[in-house]
Amino acid sequence: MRTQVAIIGAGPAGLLLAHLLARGGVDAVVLETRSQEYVAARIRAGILEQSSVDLLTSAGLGDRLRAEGHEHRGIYLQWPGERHHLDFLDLTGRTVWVYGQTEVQKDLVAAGTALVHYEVSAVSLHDVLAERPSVTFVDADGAEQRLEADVIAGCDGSFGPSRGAMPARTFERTYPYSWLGILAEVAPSTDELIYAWHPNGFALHSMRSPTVSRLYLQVPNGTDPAGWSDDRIWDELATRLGHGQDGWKLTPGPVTDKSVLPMRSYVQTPMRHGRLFLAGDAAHIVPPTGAKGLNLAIADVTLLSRALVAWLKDDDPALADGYSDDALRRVWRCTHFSWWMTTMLHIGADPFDAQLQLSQLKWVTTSHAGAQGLAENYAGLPIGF
Ligand code: RFL
Ligand code: PHB
Repeated sequence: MRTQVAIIGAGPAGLLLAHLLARGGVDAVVLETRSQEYVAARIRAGILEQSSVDLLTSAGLGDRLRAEGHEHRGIYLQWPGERHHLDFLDLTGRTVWVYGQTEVQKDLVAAGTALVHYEVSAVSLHDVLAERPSVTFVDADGAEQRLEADVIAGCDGSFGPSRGAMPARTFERTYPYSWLGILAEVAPSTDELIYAWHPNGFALHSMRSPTVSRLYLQVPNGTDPAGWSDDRIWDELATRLGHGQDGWKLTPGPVTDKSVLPMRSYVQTPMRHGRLFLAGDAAHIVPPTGAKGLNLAIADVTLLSRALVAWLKDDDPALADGYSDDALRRVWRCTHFSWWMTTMLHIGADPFDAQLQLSQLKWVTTSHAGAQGLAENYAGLPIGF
């Protein structure tokens, strides 16, 4: 088999890259170890920043997003006794949208622009420094295949083989806590997301639709979700989110999904080695507190698709040569923002830290400069920043 761009991984990075390349007149083939149904059902991110919405819209993927997604002006930040609204639209002229990663994934599949081989195995990269790199794999019928390409795009997440094919430097941070996340069949108890600091630990009230809520609790690393009954989760969420505070109520409902998510960060640099380019979680992971993971993947492949179209169609390698530096500028900005939100809101062992966090929260919610800094990062800088 031969194509121009061999894409490894059919998550949002891989499928969106294939879609953008097809629109630019460049052929791609996507290889994915999982089934289409499995990839479509994974519950992950839920917030799209303004530039992601604009990009998806300009790529012809915005119709359902704009009809069924929900635009939010901002978020609430709170600690016991106080809740403050940060209005991103007033502060920056930009907004965010609630639209699940599952929905973005469905829209990409429905667009039908990507040629995807699902349920492949033994994916291996070859000759990434040569003119003609290739990927070998075993297809869903058990046949050994070789896919030759001009370029390989590693969009295979943090556990895929692409990272290992790069002699890159990795910067890492593991956080000493995890999130217990639930999906619940109940109308959200809030109009916009609530990020709550509490002595028991951080809590987040998010949502997917007018009838589906998504909520998180900070828990110790190694927590077994089986140790958390639905009642215990709702009780703890009520405490941390301030049920009863100024008449606000948290309405519990049936829990349809429960999982524990470790919090870590890494950045692999550079994001290019010869004819191998990394994008999305294959190159970087951020803790979810800043809602950046999916948005960074979208920003990466926007830059990468432009670079590959210019190189492979118009024979201009300048954008491809600049890709790693261009992408990493935003990656480090989002890595810092995610670290900052995480360390401001999660409870650690040191009471001194807790006082610093409260001071920081008071500053961010009362100073225009503080609020604007958070808003600018959360609502997202323009792609290419
Ligand atoms: P993905 O979505 O992980 O897709 C990578 C794809 O590569 C496939 N793959 C392979 N394919 C071929 N050959 C191989 N050898 C392969 N190995 C792996 C995988 O099956 C998969 O389909 O990465 P991508 O496209 O870069 O997209 C990034 C986003 O998915 C990610 O940043 C966010 O979802 C992060 N994230 C969350 N972000 C939030 O803002 N809020 C959340 O609540 C949230 N929850 C999450 C998350 C990430 C998670 N992961 C990656 C562990 C929950 C989880 C569990
Ligand atoms: C989510 O809805 O899953 C979500 C929202 C905001 C975050 C993290 C996760 O910061």
